[in-house]
Amino acid sequence: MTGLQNIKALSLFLALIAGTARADPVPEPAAEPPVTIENIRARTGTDLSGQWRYIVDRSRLGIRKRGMQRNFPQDRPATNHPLLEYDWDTSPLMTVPGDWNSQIPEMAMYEGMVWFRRKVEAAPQPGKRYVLHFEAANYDTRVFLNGELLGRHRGGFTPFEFEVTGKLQAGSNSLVVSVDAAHGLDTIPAEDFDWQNYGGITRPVRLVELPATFIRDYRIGLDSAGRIAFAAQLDGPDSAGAEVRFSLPDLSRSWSAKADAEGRVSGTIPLPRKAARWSPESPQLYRLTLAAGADSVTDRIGFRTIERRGNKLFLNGQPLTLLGVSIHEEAIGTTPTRVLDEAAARALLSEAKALGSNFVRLAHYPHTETMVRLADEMGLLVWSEIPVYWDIAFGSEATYAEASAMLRAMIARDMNRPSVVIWSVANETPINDARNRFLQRLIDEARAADPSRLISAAMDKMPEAGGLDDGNLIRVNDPLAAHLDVLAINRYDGWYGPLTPPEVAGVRWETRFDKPIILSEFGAGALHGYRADPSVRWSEDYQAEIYRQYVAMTARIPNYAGMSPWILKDFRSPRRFHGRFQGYWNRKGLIDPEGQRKLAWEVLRDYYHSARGLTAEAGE
Ligand code: GCB
Repeated sequence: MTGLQNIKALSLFLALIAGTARADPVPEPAAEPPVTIENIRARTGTDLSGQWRYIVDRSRLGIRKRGMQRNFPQDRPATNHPLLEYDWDTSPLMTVPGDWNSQIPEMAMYEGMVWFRRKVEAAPQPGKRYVLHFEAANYDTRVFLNGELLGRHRGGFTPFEFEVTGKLQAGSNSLVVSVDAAHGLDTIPAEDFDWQNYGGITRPVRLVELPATFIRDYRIGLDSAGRIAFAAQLDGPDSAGAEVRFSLPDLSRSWSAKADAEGRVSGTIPLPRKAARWSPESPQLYRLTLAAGADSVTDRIGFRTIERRGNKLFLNGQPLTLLGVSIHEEAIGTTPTRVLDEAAARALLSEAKALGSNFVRLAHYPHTETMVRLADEMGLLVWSEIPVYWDIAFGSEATYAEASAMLRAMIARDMNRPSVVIWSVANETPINDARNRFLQRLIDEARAADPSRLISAAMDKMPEAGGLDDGNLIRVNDPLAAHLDVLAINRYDGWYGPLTPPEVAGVRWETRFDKPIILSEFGAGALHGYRADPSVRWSEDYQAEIYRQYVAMTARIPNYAGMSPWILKDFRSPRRFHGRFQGYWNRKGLIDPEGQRKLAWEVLRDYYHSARGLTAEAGE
């Protein structure tokens, strides 16, 4: 041993006996490709929803190699160590998909690591492939099958999957998942954000069975010339040269294409004459079937175009004003959950429809696919966003890679949803060089991944404007605006700023950009049932007055193209401390946690109904 080696060995020994050495972490494989198999819900498989065992691991012992008695990934510890301090079979149960905050009272504000285990019975067939698919887990997830680490995924709202062909055993398998909900400087969002950090396996998990060669990805929609553009990607040994058959049975139309050497097909065909365009007024969907070799998959798609021409928006060539509302992924109810089943998602979107909305801003992260598919069905245009929120580590390449993976996963998942018209790359980020570069790269990536939709980001800080002291002038001059299609502005005049509600409508706007502007947020907190003079904060009357003022202000906004006020429902937020009015709820909802409507709801309903020419009942 050299002197240096001696010193190293000695210090390691000292550190070990002092208990301070970080044991080797479990080796981490490269991140999984962010883009998952298209329309996985339509595939044959086993739903792994139900009761899973769990262990709360506050000190993250389970990801340290040392201390085999705490080697959670193993179904049964591989040692007879006398100090075995875990036993999966007697650990408590939690429902998956689910968040721990709403299920386990003492974990209401827990933000750390939890381990989950579920036994999975399987009978793998030769010649078939198997994929474990997670629709989402928040935030840092490691997945182990029969003690082996399959991989890791970071990000709370995007899907990920691992192929387990050859790893899945006949009979019982042990699936162990660790989920760490902690946020820090390197996560997206970082530490400070205004919503409940629901931890856990928050969306469904499935074990999917596929033929050896299968349709991994497909995209279909209208191109700018009004033709059907299609593309598909096969995966497996028989991909090259395979025939891919497309069919739209409701339109009596089918066609096929031969895959190239990489298993890809693409092309265009005319849109059948009898096909109707998808729109909020008439959300027409058509069945689609794709088949190749032994594989086939079905979907429901719609045909529409979305464009910006100068400072105006057009849907199917018709002028469009986006009249909607912002929504968090949180169910209506006194103890809300992150998990939205179809009924819970429908309840939220039905409230948006009742307002007369044609649009929803799904804030501040990609919502469950259930929401987006329902928006397709119910006729609501969708803004979908990644959680690049407030200040994050804009200078870090690793953080950029994580944001980029979220963006690509979001776009890939919902590529075939006609409701989605806007991809948003951020919300209320501080203007500086690192942020400008970071967001410009994301915008370029989003455009390259999907040239058929509009790109936006919600902005709030307005440099050079002199703020509202400058004669109540809002100048839309964030340099990011040069790169976006839709300029989305969040304003809280009359709530956070110096103005009183009656002054709000008089605010003036100015911009040098010839682009559509939407008010992506405005609002005020109100406790349902608290009635007072409109000058009294936290009253329904104050909130209603703010809504009246903003509706009047729209006449002064250049290139006004719509709004999505903040927010449909009061939502959980640990940074809302006011004892009387908040109690850890953000009270800017138009409805309260149980769904009771506040006065401002009616103000917005009247505006949307008259702007869209709806009768009172039409939106209900
Ligand atoms: C904002 C944020 C939103 C907050 C809201 C508020 O500007 O975009 O996430 O919840 O303000 O209530 O302050």
